[in-house]
Amino acid sequence: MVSTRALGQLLAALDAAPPFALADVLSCELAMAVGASSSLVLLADYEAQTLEPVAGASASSRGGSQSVERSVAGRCYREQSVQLDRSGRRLYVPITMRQERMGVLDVHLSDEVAGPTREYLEQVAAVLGHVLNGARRYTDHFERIRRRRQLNLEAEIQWELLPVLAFSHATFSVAGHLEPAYEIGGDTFDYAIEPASLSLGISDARGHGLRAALLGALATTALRNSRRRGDGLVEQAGTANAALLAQFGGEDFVTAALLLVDLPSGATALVNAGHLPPFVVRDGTCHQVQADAQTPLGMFADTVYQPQRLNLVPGDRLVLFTDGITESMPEGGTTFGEARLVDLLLATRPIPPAETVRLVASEVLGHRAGQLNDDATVVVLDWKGA
Ligand SMILES: [Mn+2]
Repeated sequence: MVSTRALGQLLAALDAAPPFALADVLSCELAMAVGASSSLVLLADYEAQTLEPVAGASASSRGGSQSVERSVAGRCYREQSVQLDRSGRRLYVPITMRQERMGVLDVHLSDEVAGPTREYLEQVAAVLGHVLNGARRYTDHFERIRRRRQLNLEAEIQWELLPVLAFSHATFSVAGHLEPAYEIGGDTFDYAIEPASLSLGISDARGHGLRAALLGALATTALRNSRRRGDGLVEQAGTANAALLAQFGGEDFVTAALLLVDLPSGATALVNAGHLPPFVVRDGTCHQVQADAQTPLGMFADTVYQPQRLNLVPGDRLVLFTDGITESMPEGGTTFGEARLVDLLLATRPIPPAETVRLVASEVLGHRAGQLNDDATVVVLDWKGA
């Protein structure tokens, strides 16, 4: 029996379960609701390269980690579409909170999948996305499962600072990706949505290691603190500049591109504190925004940041990135470079932001044979318009 009542019961059961029992509770509920013989929750790892199983106490050892590139579950994750295997009895459903791709629900049914069952399982996956996201605040359980290896301290700091990695709204869709996911230290991005505006920023702290991660953390937190006070973009940059200068004495700095998009009109203000200007993909072309770079955050007390204007038109894709993308270089080789990035951005234009940022990061990693010499971050904003 499939009904909204069953979904309400599921939510209540998941809500009451300790995190460690979530997989078992889900299996029981799905057995009762749709006659599932077994079910498995798979969570994307930090690099979004594999899907890692959430083991239940009673779960069999069926299935281990699955490749995002080369498995049916991975295809479900990449394409964000329900996949059915040849038997017609095994279903893979994306677990996604709004646009943030968290993993895949893998369900075995005793009968061939019928329409209402499929719809119900899609609703279950939507509920699971919110439950798992909420769980981040009270347990390490699911974060541990997502780690194929240890995060270093710098990466722990950076990941704690990040917003949800992808978000979609009537007027825009945004997603970001950081590499090397397990050792990132210094790069970050942030965004926040208000009724009439979207704040979006990317930053790159000078240097590497813990000092860079602390610089990045202070910059991001100072920007947020100012933004949450209701300050505009220029004041936010000024606040972060002052906070960094007070703590690091001007010896180290953070480059940042900070944007404020007016949601009704697409009119955008950009403060460019020594960062690489974004690219805009428009009508089959890709060009870099002409934005004068001011001094990075944290260098001089008397810097007054000036906003520059840029206009987004519906259909535009805005791409923010750090120099770790374009300057990534294998030993004895050439840099990834802007030309290659432009080609890649044109080729991936039809692909949604969350998958595009993963593909760009994969290409850069591939170019560097898996070993980055600097953090590499990319953020994609699709502007749909009011
Ligand atoms: Mn860098």
